[in-house]
Amino acid sequence: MKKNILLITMMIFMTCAVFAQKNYLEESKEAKTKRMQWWDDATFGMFIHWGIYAVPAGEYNGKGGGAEWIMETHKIPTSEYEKYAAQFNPQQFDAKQWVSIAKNAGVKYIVITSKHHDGFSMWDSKITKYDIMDASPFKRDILKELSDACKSAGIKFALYHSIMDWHQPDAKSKGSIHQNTANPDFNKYREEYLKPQLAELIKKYDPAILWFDGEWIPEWTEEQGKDLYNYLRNLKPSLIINNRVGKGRDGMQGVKKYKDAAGDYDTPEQEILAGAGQDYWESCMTINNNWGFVKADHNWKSAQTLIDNLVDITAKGGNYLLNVGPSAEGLIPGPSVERLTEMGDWLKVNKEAIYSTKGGHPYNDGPNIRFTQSKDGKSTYAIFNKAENNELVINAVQPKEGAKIYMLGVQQPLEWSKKGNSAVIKLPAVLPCKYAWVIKMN
Ligand code: H79
Repeated sequence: MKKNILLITMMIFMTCAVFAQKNYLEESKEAKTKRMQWWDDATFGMFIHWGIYAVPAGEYNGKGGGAEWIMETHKIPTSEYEKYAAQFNPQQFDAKQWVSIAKNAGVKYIVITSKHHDGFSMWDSKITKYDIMDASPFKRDILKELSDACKSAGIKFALYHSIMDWHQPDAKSKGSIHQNTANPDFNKYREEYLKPQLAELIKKYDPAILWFDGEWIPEWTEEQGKDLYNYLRNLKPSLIINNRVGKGRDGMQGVKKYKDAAGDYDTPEQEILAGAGQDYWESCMTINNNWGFVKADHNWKSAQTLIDNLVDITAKGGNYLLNVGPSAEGLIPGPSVERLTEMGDWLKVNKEAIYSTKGGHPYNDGPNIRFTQSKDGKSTYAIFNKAENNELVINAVQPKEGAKIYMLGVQQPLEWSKKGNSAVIKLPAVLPCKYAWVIKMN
């Protein structure tokens, strides 16, 4: 009898161990620091918005407006919008070429849209026919091609996934323009569509990050966000998940509204935090005006602006996720490639001041100087984009008497002197790069 009880107890215990779901919301600070390490060191990522919205390319019935939001902007009925899937045939898509553009730019991770708000799945999903393999003539596993190319190039591969879905009947908000079913069952969408699709993505493509969006719909709750967070981390413990998995985001600035909000990092969109961030954070931004490809959008940011943004974000302790919107032919727009190349050229000289650094203390000295620090705190980098009379005057940080001061990309140490509370550094006659320069102080 005693033996039986022992046996039963053991069996219950073992069953529990097999089915136990770990609660990753209670992860220790040390464990999170370790998990976030590569992300924190990466600093610079590439966002890719690509889907069947690249076919209309920002124009519907002769009218401009909308990119990846075009279905909503022009109130396009589902049956009309679905026709773009049949026209999506990006013959010039070359994963290796995209990844080589990313590599040359100096990005360390890529986040590509597996599904945007329009609901079209960019991989061969087993639970829908509304995907690239079943509904489009381009019968290739683009996510696999990209994740393989990333692996070869030493770049982390990650996925953007929209919670909001304008195509899946059960996901539609009541009263929304896309509603075409009397009683949408959001829980059904969540349990039988969203979660199984994400499980597929993790299994097939092993993403390093899941980058959620479209969490603001009224059906989605913080509780569901926490549930999803735990579900995904149990599938892949090392996974990193942005804060849009839950409801913790406070407007476009994207920082946490409350402390225990689900998600590993904050996501300001189209803006940079005004000062040093308190938590892990990443600014996502476009190179022109739009995320998805828009043929009439020629409003490209200059290489100067992009490099200034990278420097500003790094000094404030964040990551920069810079977007490209490839065309329906499968090409990253030329003006994007040119600018990314300039960023890569700049980073080749100045990478030491960007990757694997901490934000500066202080992070700035006036509008034209930013500071970063090596992780061990032994080196401070002053990154500046403007100087007069061939000298740089620094007030906010004081190098020690007799310290050696260098410019990255220049061999000889620089002459410098103290004037009152300022350090005056003589700049070399020939500068090693364009746009911004780095002074290294030990
Ligand atoms: O994928 C790109 C865009 O399509 C998507 N996010 C980037 C990365 C995007 N969706 N919406 N927007 C951008 C702007 C939406 C703003 C709002 Fe809101 C949603 C206003 C009200 C609801 C942000 C979230 C501010 C409050 C909640």
